[in-house]
Amino acid sequence: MAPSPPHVAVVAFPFSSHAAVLLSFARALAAAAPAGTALSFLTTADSAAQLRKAGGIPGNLRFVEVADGVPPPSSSGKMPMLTPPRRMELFMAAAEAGGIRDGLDAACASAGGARVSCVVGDAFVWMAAEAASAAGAPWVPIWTAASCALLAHLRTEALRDDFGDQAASRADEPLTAHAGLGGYRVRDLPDGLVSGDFNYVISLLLHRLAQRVPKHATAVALNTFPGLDPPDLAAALAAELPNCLPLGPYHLLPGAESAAATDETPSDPHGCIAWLDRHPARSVAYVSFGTVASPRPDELRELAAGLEASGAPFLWSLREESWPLLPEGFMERAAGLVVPWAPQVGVLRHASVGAFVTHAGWASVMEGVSSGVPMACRPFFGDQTMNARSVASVWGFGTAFDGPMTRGGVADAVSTLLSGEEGERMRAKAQELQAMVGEAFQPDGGCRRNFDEFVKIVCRV
Ligand code: U2F
Repeated sequence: MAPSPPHVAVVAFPFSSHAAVLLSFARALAAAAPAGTALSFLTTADSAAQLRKAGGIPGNLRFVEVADGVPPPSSSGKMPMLTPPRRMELFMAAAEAGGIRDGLDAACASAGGARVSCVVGDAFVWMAAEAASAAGAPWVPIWTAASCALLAHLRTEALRDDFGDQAASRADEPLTAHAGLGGYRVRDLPDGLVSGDFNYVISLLLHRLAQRVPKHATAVALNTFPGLDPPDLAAALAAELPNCLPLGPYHLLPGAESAAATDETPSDPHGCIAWLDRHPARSVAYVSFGTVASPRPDELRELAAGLEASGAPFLWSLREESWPLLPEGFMERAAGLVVPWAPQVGVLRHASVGAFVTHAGWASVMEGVSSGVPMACRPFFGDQTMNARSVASVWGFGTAFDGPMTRGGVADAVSTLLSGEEGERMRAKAQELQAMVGEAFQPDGGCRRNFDEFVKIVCRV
């Protein structure tokens, strides 16, 4: 009897940009998988609704809802008010209490009883390892952030033993005693690793995943390309995870980008690309801090004043609730366009964009690198401090603010990147890396070969 076709469950972490990244990865998988492969995309009802709204859902992918852990509305019908971290806690608790296992059962039922042959998913949802093993399927996690952050999390115990309660007094010390991490300082480590709240939901989640990935993962997808990470870091990571496959930036995988723009969900509803078309090459600074980070009101005003002072045209993706915080008359005076959302990948590819002011979220860094745009990083939390250090010091294609942005600091950073000599050097470095990305995604390039290998592992029945 011929073996049944693969049934791959893709488990998303339904917060910030994580689920959208996983869906774009799943699109690439759907395009590359053998005919007949079924894909079940496990996420919460809210996250599925958002992803559906954006469109670009492959025909062979079906959504399967998993519990969000949110308590039902009270008898008066009032929904509980929950902060994002609390929502994450509830989701993680529900996932650990059987939410992912139930999701795999539901996936099997909705695929006409076809058993799940492999569980792929955001590494953040570490309980998928146990659920996969109970279903007799391999677990193949996808790491969405940088390799340096993954290596640091894998070394949590050694780093905590080394720094104990001295992280603050040794903040500037380089991590030279920790193979592969010598380019970073104690202060660059993600919050909750050697300092901060070890019990914060994200700190706990990262600690737990770091304990499971080396033991349970059949392979691990890395959001990097061969040659980006310094050799000692790549070697240290490969020693911890011999089965890791660098195949990012994920948005460049064939089939990953959505071609789903419709009248209902246009890809550029605020006319960013048309606005950029009216500007000369490399003249515009693009500003965005991703899906979670938000400067405090006073810092936001400093940033606005700095952009104005730089005299450069700018495109600023800023959530609408922050618009009232902008200085009086800013929108009318400024040589910029402020929008609630920009098609960032297309914006960074546009010839008129010459600088990127970013929070250094990993997807943003990779999107900037693959477009050869130098950046000024203002990290806010988590891995962003390590990413900013990588940009400014390990690779040298940008600058990093050492704390909150000031008017002068922003004006200097933007002018340096757009027209300074140092900016030229940074752009050259960014373009060198951009060329490496191009190579890696050639049909016989490293990322394409690693992705072929990934598909083979995942679609084995
Ligand atoms: C978390 O990251 P964020 O979601 O805050 O930031 P990114 O990883 O940079 O991802 C933002 C994505 O949203 C897109 C942009 C990126 O793909 O292109 N985007 C857009 O299309 N238009 C806009 O106007 C604004 C954003 C976390 F906060 C980070 O610390 C982690 O590094 C990251 C990955 O784990 O997840």
